[in-house]
Amino acid sequence: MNILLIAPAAGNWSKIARKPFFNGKTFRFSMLSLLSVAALSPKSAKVTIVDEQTEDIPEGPFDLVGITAMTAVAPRAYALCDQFRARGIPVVMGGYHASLNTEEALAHADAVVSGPAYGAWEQVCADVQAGCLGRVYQGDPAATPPVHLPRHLLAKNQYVTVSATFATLGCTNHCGFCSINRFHGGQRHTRPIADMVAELKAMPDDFFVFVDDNLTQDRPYALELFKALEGAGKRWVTQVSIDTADDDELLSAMRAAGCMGVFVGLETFNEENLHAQDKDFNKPARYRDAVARFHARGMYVEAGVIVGFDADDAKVFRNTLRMLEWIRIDAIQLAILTPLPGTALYDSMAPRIIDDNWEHYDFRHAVFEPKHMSAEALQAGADWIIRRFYAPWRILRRIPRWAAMTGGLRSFPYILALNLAYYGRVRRFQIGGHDPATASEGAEHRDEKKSLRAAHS
Ligand code: B12
Ligand code: SF4
Repeated sequence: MNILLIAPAAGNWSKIARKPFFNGKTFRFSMLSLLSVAALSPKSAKVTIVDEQTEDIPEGPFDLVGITAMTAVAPRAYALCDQFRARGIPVVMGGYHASLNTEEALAHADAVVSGPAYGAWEQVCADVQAGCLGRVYQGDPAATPPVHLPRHLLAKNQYVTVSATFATLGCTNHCGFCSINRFHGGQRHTRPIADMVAELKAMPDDFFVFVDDNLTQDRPYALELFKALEGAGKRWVTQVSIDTADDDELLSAMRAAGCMGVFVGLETFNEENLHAQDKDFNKPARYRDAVARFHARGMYVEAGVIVGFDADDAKVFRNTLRMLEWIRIDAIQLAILTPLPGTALYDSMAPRIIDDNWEHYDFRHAVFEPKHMSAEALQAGADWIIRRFYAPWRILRRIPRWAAMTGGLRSFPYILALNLAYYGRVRRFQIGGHDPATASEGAEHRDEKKSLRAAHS
């Protein structure tokens, strides 16, 4: 059986790896979706994995095609489905978008695997071989994921690390804008510690990424995991929620286990926005102290920041940039609020959506009418923050300050690489923008001058 697994890429990301500079390698760190599917395929099958960021899709022949898709690449995934179906090759979609929009995906794919691949993909392969492929296959969320993934199937030298993994799946919080809770049905599952140790031992790189959504949410499990990692000589980064910073024991255990940095969803500095998204556990007044506590353990902090919430007006961009500097954040992933289909946010925003092209649901486009500004202002302001935050002079200013704060150079290469990669993205995607508040103040100022001149003449 010849199986082709595709991670589609669209727009700026398509074939980006072929560029000599700013080729997105720092952001290519997890092909776990397709590696997991590959691991579940029949032992006798020949499996090919294609990441469209790095290579073209081969001609085949193939007996079965599997396609993964986040919402932003769903249109590209659908185009590929249509092409393979036209050639009479069965095509199956899985991943976030197809699981949360199954009917839509079924208009293009022969079948959809909803939820995890475990327990479903094995059946898909058997049914294809028997010539009786069904329409919807439900994965088993409680299944134990395979320990060894066929990482050798990934293209060489195209990933910052091929050693991404996860110890937990899901998150029990229910932030309104996030797909995780709905996808995992509000459940969180943990993998056996022995499996983690076995997997990490066999990994080809010493540096890896835990792609968990909230690695420390199950505190006893996290402590046990970190204990098991102590002395293994591994270095890793992950995602946690901000309250992790309040827990000295967890922080020390993370450091001892090799944690170099964390991605934390700060989202916004406005409590009203946090409340509206059911994320009250974030306390903006504590952000600065929390960042300092990570720094004190030699870990950098990259913040997830979102603009465009209902309490945001045109001043949010300047304020956000100022606050990010004040709390001494090391890097940001700045997003435009995006109502992803299947989330609570989507349900509440449906009447205000002005763009239903899924390709624009990449957190870089304003796809809805904001409450206190125009969609154009939201777009311009978001771009402006990214460009300003990653201006070379700001990066140069951050770095020595950062090294001093973390008491050494422990995580220095990581934070430098991250800042340069984001700077590269500004250049590659030509991110410009302007501050809408300054622009409107300027316009008001000009109007004032004009009317004064008119009054004097
Ligand atoms: C790593 C990652 C990335 C990497 C991708 C790296 C790469 N390809 O090398 C980067 C940083 C580039 C990225 C970018 C983005 N990401 Co992202 N990303 C993740 C993250 C953290 C991990 C993905 C992963 O490896 N999971 C582990 C695997 C094992 O789980 P899985 O993907 O769910 O796969 C399982 C099942 O879904 C299923 N499955 C999946 N695909 C398929 C295919 C078939 C055929 C089958 C049968 C089954 C199947 O089987 C797998 C095993 O059970 C997830 C969150 C998460 N924890 O999953 C977010 C996530 C997928 N990303 C998300 C988003 C929104 C984005 C961005 C739009 C915005 C952003 N944050 O920058 C961009 C999109 C860029 C673009 N235009 O393409 C959302 C997607 C929501 C949605 N509805 O689409 C998630 C869920 C985060 C979140 N909190 O909401 N991302
Ligand atoms: S945003 Fe983070 S904390 Fe909130 S539900 Fe999603 S993964 Fe959990």
